[in-house]
Amino acid sequence: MHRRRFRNAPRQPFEVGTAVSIPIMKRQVSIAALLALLREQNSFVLSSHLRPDGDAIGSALGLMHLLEAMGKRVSVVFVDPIPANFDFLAGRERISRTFLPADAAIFLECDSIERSCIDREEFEASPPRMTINIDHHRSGREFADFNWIDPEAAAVGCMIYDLAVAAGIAISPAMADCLYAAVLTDTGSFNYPSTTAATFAMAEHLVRCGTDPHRIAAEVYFSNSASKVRLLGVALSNIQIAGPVSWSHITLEEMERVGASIEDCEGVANHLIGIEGVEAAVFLRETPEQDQFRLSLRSRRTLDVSVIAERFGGGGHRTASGCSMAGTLAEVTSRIVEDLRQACIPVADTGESVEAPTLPSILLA
Ligand SMILES: [Mn+2]
Repeated sequence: MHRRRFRNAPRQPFEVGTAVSIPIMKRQVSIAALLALLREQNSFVLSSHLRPDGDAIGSALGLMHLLEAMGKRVSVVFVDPIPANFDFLAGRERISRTFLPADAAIFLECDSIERSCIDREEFEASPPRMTINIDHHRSGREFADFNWIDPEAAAVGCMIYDLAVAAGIAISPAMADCLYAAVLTDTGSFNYPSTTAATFAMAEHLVRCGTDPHRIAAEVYFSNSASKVRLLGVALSNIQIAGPVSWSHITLEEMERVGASIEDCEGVANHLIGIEGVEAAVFLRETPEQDQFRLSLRSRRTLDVSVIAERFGGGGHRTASGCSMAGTLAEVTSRIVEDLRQACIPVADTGESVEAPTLPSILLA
């Protein structure tokens, strides 16, 4: 069955040339081993997850610039639209929606080939000789022939930076912009717990390589469409709070009313966790499929929402995860708020302030 190859079924290990000493069965590779692998291939196709964010786009374009500096042929495939606030990144115009044949396919911050939404037939018509997975999600899986998963990395963009340094490639201003945009967005502007001295050291180096933090911030954060800001207004007016849990939603009708797109919903969840005393938050977006919602979960450091997202077939990071859920708005809200409330109880026991909320009766009906 073709399908099995896309699932996690192990493929025949790729035969690596004897000149390079890479253990054939090793599925997690080191930077040095990965570099050796990259040097052996001539062409690459890069992709990331659907509904791409700053790290997906920045790390893919950053890696494109790096591989090109190494003399390789590179194409980048994103099936979903690229949010307009990343249009300024050099190489953005090179992004294709169709899969192009190459020696190696590299998936960045993406937990499966399926999640890249690359067309199965296009992929199988000219399969790459190897697949490589570069990820930093706690829920990252070793689905590829070669996997480099580092949950400690603040962004996949940071891993590409490490790769560039290890390769001894000079970081061009274009590459610096892409990697800076990746780390800026994935650390919540250097605010998330993943931010360390190394993150700032890398940012400092990228600025010395030619990126302009003010320009990047102006493009990424201060170039919102009016519809995105209006949508945020609606979402903020829908906020409910019970003890340490806050939640909000957007219906299709509300999205239509303000002329918002799915991409306009990006980042709304971050506002819900920015409320004093709130330990966990969820933003629910109605999808075009009937009774289906997309959930964005957020937490403070004390609570791991990736565990809850995984329960519903999703995943992500400790403080930012996502999943989909079926049911009416009331049903889905009730289920996820209850789960978050339960997850907050240990926090309440060890922390000083929070207590389990009483759910609004409408949700319990
Ligand atoms: Mn990321």
